[in-house]
Amino acid sequence: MRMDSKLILALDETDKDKALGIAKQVSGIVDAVKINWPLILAVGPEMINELSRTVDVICDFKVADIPNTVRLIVGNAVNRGASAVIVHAFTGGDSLRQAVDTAAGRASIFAVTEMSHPGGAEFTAPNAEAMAKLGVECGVSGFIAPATRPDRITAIRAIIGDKLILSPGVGAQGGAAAAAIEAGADYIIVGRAIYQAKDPVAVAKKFATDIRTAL
Ligand code: O7M
Repeated sequence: MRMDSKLILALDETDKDKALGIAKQVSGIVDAVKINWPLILAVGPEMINELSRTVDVICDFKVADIPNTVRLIVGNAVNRGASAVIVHAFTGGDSLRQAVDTAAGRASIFAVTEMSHPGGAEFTAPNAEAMAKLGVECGVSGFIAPATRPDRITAIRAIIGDKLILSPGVGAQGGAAAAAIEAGADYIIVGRAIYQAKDPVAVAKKFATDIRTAL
């Protein structure tokens, strides 16, 4: 995955033409496009194949299952062209290791630690450090940590060394890109603030500038 602007577009737009249009417009600015169930369910899994022809695609399926099911999901996503797949860490070491083994160097596996929404403080926050430690032991490439609570990015960074941190919660959820970068994030994930903007290119460029000046 490119590490240039350090900006990742969360493409949760469910209209196929709009989604493809925005991805095309910002593909030179963002380092990757993250897609999630809204787009897959509305348009279909061939969006992975289509988008991955021109940009790195992160499949944010937040996979949370037994190892055999993890293997089937991660394998299908990677075969369609995904550069990375996001999994939940609370499923435990066997499921996490299965995700890493299935991706087998063809794609990165990122594990969720603490989630960015207020509810993320209920169950994910108290277990985030343990999940980060487990993820390191299982060989994941990096972690998801909340831009809405930059101090928690710093706490995760202290556990994971130089593994990657991708941080959502900037823009619509109230977090700031600069604060997340200063706290230790490697990439910033932005969705609605870009894909719902009148001028997605201008907004993406502004986030890229915010990130660059915070480095
Ligand atoms: O910028 P938004 O709020 O419109 O979108 C944020 C995206 O990041 C959206 O696709 C969420 O599903 C995702 N996300 C969070 O917002 N919070 C989290 O804790 C985790 C994720 C995520 O990407 O997990 C992998």
